Amino acid sequence: MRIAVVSLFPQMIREALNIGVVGRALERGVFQVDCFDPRQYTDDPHRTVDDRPYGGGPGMVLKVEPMRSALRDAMKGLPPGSRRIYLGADGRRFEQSMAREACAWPGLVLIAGRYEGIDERFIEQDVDEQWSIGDYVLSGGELPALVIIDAIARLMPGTLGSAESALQESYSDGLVDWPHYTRPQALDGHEVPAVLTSGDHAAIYRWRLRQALGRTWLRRPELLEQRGMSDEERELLEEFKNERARL
Ligand code: 9D3
Repeated sequence: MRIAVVSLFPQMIREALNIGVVGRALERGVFQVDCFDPRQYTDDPHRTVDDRPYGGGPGMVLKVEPMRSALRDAMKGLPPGSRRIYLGADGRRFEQSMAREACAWPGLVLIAGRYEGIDERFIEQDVDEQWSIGDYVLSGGELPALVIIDAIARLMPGTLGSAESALQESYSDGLVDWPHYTRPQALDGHEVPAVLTSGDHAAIYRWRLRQALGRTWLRRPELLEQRGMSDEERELLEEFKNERARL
C-alpha cells in the first residue's frame, strides 16, 4: 500500500515513522509513505500558504491553491481508487473498523491542516472524507495522520511478527485487555496471581478471559453490549462479579 501525506511539517511525519514496528515495516517495503509540503508548491517570494479569514476574526486559513497543487502531485504517485482524507477536528471519529477498511484501499492521502483550518472550498471539492481522532483540540493534523498510519500499518501483512499477528484476532476481540505480569513473582508483598505460575494452560485461558470480560464490564460496558457474549462468557463474567463481591 502507498500512503501520501500532505503537510506543512513533513519532517515531523518522516521522523516519527522511522521508529519501532512501523519503522521496520517501512524499511522492509511492507508499505510506503511520501510527504508533500504545500509550501513547495507556492511561487511568491514569501512562499505564502495561509491568509486572513474573510469576515475577520483571529487566526489564519490555509489557501486552496498550494494545498490543491500538493494534493495533485500526491495523487500522481498513487494507484487509481486511492482515497483522499482531510484531517479535521469536526470529522468522522476514527476507529478500528475504519483502519481495517482503509487497509484494503490501494492508496491513501492524508491531508493535515494547520492554523484555523483550510478554505472550505478545498474540503468540498478536493477530498473524499473528513476524519478526526477524537474530541480534543490539537494544533494540526500531523499527529492524527501518524495515529492513523500506525493503526493501518499494524494491520498490513508483514508489519507484525507472527506471534503478534496471531494475537490480533482472538477470543478477546472487542474486550479490553487482561492484566499482564512479569518477573519478579513477588514485589514488596504483591504476588503474581497463582494461576499464572501453575502451568495449567486451560485455567490460565479461563482466568484471562474472565479478567478481560470483568474489566470490560467495569470500564467499557458499551463494548460488551455491542459484542454480546457466549454462554461460557456469561458464566465467566458471573464468576468475576461473585469474586469481586467477596472482596
Ligand atoms: C480552538 C480552535 N477551534 C475553534 C473551535 C477549531 C480548531 C481548529 C483547528 C480546532 C482544532 C484545529 C486543529 N486540529 C486539527 O487539525 C485536527 C484534529 C484535532 O484537533 N483533534 C482531533 N482530531 C483532529 S484531526 C485534525
